[in-house]
Amino acid sequence: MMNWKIAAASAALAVAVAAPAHAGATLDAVKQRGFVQCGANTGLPGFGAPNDKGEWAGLDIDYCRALAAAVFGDASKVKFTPLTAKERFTALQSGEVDVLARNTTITLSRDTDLGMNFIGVNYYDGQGFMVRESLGVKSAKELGGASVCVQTGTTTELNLTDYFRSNNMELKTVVFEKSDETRIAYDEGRCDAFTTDASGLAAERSVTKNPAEHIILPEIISKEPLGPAVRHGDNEWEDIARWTLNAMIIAEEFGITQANVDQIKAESQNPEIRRMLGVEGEAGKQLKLNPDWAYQIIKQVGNYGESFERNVGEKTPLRLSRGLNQLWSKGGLLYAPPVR
Ligand SMILES: N[C@@H](CCC(=O)N[C@@H](CS)C(=O)NCC(=O)O)C(=O)O
Repeated sequence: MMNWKIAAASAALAVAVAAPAHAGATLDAVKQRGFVQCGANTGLPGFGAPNDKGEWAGLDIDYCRALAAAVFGDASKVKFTPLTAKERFTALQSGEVDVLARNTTITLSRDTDLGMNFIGVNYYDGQGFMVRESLGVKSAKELGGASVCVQTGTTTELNLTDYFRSNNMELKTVVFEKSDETRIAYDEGRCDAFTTDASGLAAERSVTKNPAEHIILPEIISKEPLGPAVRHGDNEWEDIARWTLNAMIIAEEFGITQANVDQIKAESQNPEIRRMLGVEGEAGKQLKLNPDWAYQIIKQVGNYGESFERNVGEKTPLRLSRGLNQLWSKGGLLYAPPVR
């Protein structure tokens, strides 16, 4: 706790010196530089990791590409800074990155002390546990006395302690700074269990030596609403970041995809679709962007559902179902306000 506070205080000082604070300064700086600098994961398959061609890929990565498409009309105008759990907040506060899109849970202290503005949720998650099937454990309640591998600087570490304490179970944490170290230690048998967000468990399991040896226990012990964040102090940039995610969700609601966006733009008589795609109204201007900002997001990156299926869905090694991340109209939690 103490370390976080010190880090937050020194980083807050850095903000005052280094980061553009007034509204619009980030957009100006991004435009002048010619690309968005996005804080990413060091390598979490499905969310943010270089693929086998060495290109960054993932749900969070797509969000950053969408932001670049909105600002520049070109989804390739983005660079990625790999950040560990511990490094990520300072990187955003100091102005090293314009946006943090790195499986980061929205919490009160991050929103306040750490000076972040979360722009929405791009993955509703919760923390779980993975064990070797051969351990014979069927429930997290049976983990009393177990050693658990966990990454520092995360909500995971804090929830783990809370969960064991509230269930009167003895806990031996084995703490690492990097996700690779954490997974490798678990994979080599240095801990009985591995804990992180359930999506992270699916991702990490997919890169263990033998994924079939591991099971994910049924308990979800926390709420982990993961979302991109910008820093305090620049409302215009925050608006752009927020409506980038909203546009991806709204596009899915309307069934607008990469493949049909041109046709829908040319033919749709739906007023909200026309406003969003820049055929009528001033949404782009209101965001200080080009009229086709949302068209470019959809054309170049796709809607939320397309990004989900491509990166983490049932046909990927993560095999995640939509669950809570389904649209509100289909029983999930994803809901974006209207373009009006
Ligand atoms: N959502 C949690 C956990 C996020 C997190 O950092 N998880 C780890 C384990 S899956 C991770 O992504 N590590 C990758 C890295 O450090 O680059 C948080 O915001 O604190």
